[in-house]
Amino acid sequence: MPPPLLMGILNVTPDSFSDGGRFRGLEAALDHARLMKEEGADVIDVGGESTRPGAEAVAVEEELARVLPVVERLAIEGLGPVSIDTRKARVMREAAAMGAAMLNDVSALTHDPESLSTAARLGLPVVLMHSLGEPATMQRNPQYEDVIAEVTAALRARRDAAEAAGIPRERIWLDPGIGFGKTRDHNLALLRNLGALKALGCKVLLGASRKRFIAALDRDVPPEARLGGSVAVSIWGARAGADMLRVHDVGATRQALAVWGAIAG
Ligand code: HH2
Repeated sequence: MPPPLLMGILNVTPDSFSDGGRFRGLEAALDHARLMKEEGADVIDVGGESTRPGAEAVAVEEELARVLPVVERLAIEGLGPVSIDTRKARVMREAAAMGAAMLNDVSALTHDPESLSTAARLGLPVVLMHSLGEPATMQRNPQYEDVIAEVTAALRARRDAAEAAGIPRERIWLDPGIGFGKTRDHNLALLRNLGALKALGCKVLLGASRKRFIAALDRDVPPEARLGGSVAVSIWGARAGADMLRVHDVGATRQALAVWGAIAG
C-alpha cells in the first residue's frame, strides 16, 4: 500500500482555530507554502473561511480577496497543486481560473446550490466532506443513533449526487469530517472504522490535524501542542488506507510515515 499523500493546510483567515491570522499577508502565506512543499506536501489547501466550531460565515467578496492572490502566486511559482477549501461556487470558479487544481468542500457541495454543477463543469477532483449542520452550530450536542452508518450513508448519497451531476467517481474524494458535528467518541468511532468509507469506492481524505478531540484526550492542550496526537492519527489513517492526510505539520508527518512505513516493510 503506498503511503498517503499529504495535503498541507494554508489558512488565510484571521480566525482559524489553530493558525488563525498567522498567514494573512501574501508573503507570509507564500513562505509557509514553500516550507510545506520543502517538507514534502503533495497538495497545498488554501482556505479563506474558517469552519471551526462557532465560526461566522464570510461574505464571498471577502473570501475571494483572501484566497485569489494566494492561489494565483502559488500556481505561478509552481508551489501547487493547489486545492481550494471553500463552500462557494463562485470561489471555486475564480480559484480554478487562477490555477487551483482541486476543490475541497466541507459541505460536500450542499452549501451553495450552484456548487454541484460548478464542480462538474470545472472537471477537477473534489473532496466531499461530511458535516452535521453548519459550522456555527454543529458542535451543539451532535447526536447519531449509529455514527458509522449515518456518516457512510450521507457520503454515499453525496457521492451518488456528484456522479449524477457528471463528476466521475475517480475524481471524488470522501472525508468523514473529523470534528464537524461530532463528539470525541464519534470521532474515535469514525477513525476506528475508516474501512466503511473506503468501501464506498472513492479515495479517502482524512483531516484530524490539531483538532479538539486530541485535546480531549490530553489535558485540554492548545492546538499548537497537539502534534503528537496529530501524528498518531496520521499513522492510524495510513494503516487504515487513507489516500491523503490534511495536516498542518507536514515535516513531522512525513517523517513519522517514513519510519512507520520502513518498519512495516
Ligand atoms: N477541516 C477543516 C477545514 N477544512 N477540509 C477537509 N476536507 N477535511 C477536514 O477535516 C477539514 C477541512 C478545519 O480545520 P482548519 O482548516 O485547520 O481550521 P479552520 O476551519 O478553523 O480554518
